[in-house]
Amino acid sequence: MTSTELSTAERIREKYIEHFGDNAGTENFRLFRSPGRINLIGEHTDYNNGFVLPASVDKAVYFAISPRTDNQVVLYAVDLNETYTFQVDDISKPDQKWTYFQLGIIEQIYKNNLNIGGFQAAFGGDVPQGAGMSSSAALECCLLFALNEVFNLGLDRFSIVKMSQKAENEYVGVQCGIMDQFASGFGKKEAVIRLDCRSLEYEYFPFPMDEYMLVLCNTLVEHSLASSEYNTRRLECEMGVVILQKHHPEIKSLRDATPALIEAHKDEMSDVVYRRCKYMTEEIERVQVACDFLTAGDLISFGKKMYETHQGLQHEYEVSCDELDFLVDQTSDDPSVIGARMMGGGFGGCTINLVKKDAVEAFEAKMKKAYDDKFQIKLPCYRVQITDGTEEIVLNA
Ligand code: GAF
Repeated sequence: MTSTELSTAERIREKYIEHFGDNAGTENFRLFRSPGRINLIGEHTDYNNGFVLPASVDKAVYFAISPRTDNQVVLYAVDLNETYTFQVDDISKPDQKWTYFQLGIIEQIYKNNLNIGGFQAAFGGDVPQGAGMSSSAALECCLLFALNEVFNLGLDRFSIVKMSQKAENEYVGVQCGIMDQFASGFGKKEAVIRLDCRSLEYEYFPFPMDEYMLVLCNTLVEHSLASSEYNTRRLECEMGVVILQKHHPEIKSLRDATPALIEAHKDEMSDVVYRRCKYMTEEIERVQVACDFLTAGDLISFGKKMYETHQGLQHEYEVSCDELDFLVDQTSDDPSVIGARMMGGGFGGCTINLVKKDAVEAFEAKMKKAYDDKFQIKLPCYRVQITDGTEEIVLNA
């Protein structure tokens, strides 16, 4: 663990003990960590059964947890300083929306005919909210991983990842793909994961960080449209599939199509559906090409693909926003940046930048000034390290 991870883990442990006091049950107490993620390339491809290239990073959610002898669940949200208490079998939706992730996980446990008893937990961490780094997937994976250990549910990592995604789809109501939960569950130090979102076959690619750093720039913009537009993009892709299926019934998702096929049926599609399908089929191919560059050690060509992704997301898939476009534009004539693009679902959140190590300070200073001048917003920048996925942590007393 990095020193920042260690101190965040210690903070959550301290908060747990402080909050639960005499009832802290420290003899049965355990601590778990689930990281947020970055995604190098392959955006919005997961729900089209395509490929993605995410990695888990050194910003994470931590759960300090112990079982109780009664049927109560006490959740203490450290960063909000709020508590929610309920009977373990009462998963009705309360007013506090922050509980939906945890309740969604408990619902999945029941749906899989598993059982848990009461427990108490303090949770929090340092994944920035609304930054497109998957704080919600980290929360879901962390709690389910923890409950699996504490109550011996016998789930493997694949089941944990899939049930976490379902909690988000079915309880929270966001029709997300599998990428975020998979990255949080299967992350590996210093490696990116090429995941086939159809078969869930995956391969780790070492990501060379000797010359370059991964820097995220957080627009601090969180558009309320994000989840409704996300669901709309899914529908638009499905509309494209329906058109293609008239000629090629074997096509089950855009993963099965190519850019050439989209061109061939362009006239049958509305302009919007055409552009969504064009971006999607190109992006799915781009991930494969980018992985070849990574294998060949050609980070410069890899970075060019990141710029191409941004162009597609901006003009064809239309999930970017002025602030993201501005930040990417700022890098275009900067020789210290070899790749940049918006990251995650879009409409706000972060850009991801591949920046020469010895120029990172100057890069951040330049970006902060430009962003402040343009939008009067102080730009947070994060230098991220690629770390292992969800795990139990044992701290020294
Ligand atoms: C969000 C979703 F949760 C992911 O499943 C993925 O679709 C991503 O947006 C876009 O690539 O993070």
